[in-house]
Amino acid sequence: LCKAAAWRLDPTQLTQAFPPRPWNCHKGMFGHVVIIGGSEGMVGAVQLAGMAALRAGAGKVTVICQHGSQGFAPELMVRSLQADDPDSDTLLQQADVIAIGPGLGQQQWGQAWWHKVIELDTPLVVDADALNLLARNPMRRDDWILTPHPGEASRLLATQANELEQDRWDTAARLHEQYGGVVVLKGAGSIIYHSDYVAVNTSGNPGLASAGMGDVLTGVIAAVLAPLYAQAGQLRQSLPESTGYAALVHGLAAQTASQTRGQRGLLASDVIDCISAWVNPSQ
Ligand code: NPW
Ligand code: AMP
Ligand code: MG
Repeated sequence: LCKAAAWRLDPTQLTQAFPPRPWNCHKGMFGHVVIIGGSEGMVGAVQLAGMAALRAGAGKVTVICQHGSQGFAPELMVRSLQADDPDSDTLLQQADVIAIGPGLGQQQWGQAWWHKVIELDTPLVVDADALNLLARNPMRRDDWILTPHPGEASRLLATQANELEQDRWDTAARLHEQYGGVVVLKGAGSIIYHSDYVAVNTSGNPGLASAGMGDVLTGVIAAVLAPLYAQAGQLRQSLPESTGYAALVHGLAAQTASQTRGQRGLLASDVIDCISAWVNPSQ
């Protein structure tokens, strides 16, 4: 698939993607997202991803970080755990989707979690330092979403970022070819690439060029995918399609937030505050 066949994401598609919840629903139907990251000095990354997942409609969110559990929103379940802790297996078994990478670091703690989750058959959202670890030991998988920014893409393809930016379609295709799954090549005009679905997302604006915005996207993607896996057998949307809708929501939330805040100085937390409006389009 190529540029000519690309689907252009637009807000009118959200009504169908996010229908009203059934009146007798319960949180189990919307899935349990487990987010792994937040090593020393980067705990904010998983706080952002976790809050974004809740605002995007995840039924439950557990965050695994390296140290401490202070300062997190009360709605989040927070564990500071080593990958070889016996509790970690029980926890991971409860996950419908695992997101790994925001603030994970590339040291022993993060590496151990990475090696553990790639052994599971749970769908994965792979971001940030998990992408850097993947670049060090390449492998392929079909049921993962890879969300590189051009700097991470440059590590995954061992090519300079400015070269990769010359032809972003080709870059996304190469990433998919080499690593499998759904690729989200981030940046202005993110490309969502899979062998049978290619889309471009033009929502968002330069306000997104600040710390933590990608961590928010990871949380939104995981939350949008979670119900698909929590209700196995009732899949209404494919993995790449749902990923596209998540990217669309993320950009639209930034647009809403920047209407009051402006683009310069926009915070990832401001964007999180505007997510829920877009996952409830018919209200
Ligand atoms: P430059 O600067 O232009 O030369 P990194 P990160 C390049 C966590 N965070 N086009 C850029 O190149 C994350 O989750 C924690 C071209 C530079 O070389 C990660 O775990 C936060 N090049 C960790 O920090 C909030 C581009 O890539 C490199 C590019 C590191 O993630 C912040 C920078 O990327 C952060 O999210 C583009 N569009 N974009 C927290 N509050 O805890 C980037 N580059 O080295 O992968 O660093 O993205 O900050
Ligand atoms: P990260 O670099 O991982 O924090 O991710 C940044 C997020 O913000 C990604 O979703 C990008 O697509 C988005 N983003 C960054 N800069 C822009 C921009 N100039 N226009 C639109 N989206 C952007
Ligand atoms: Mg990032």
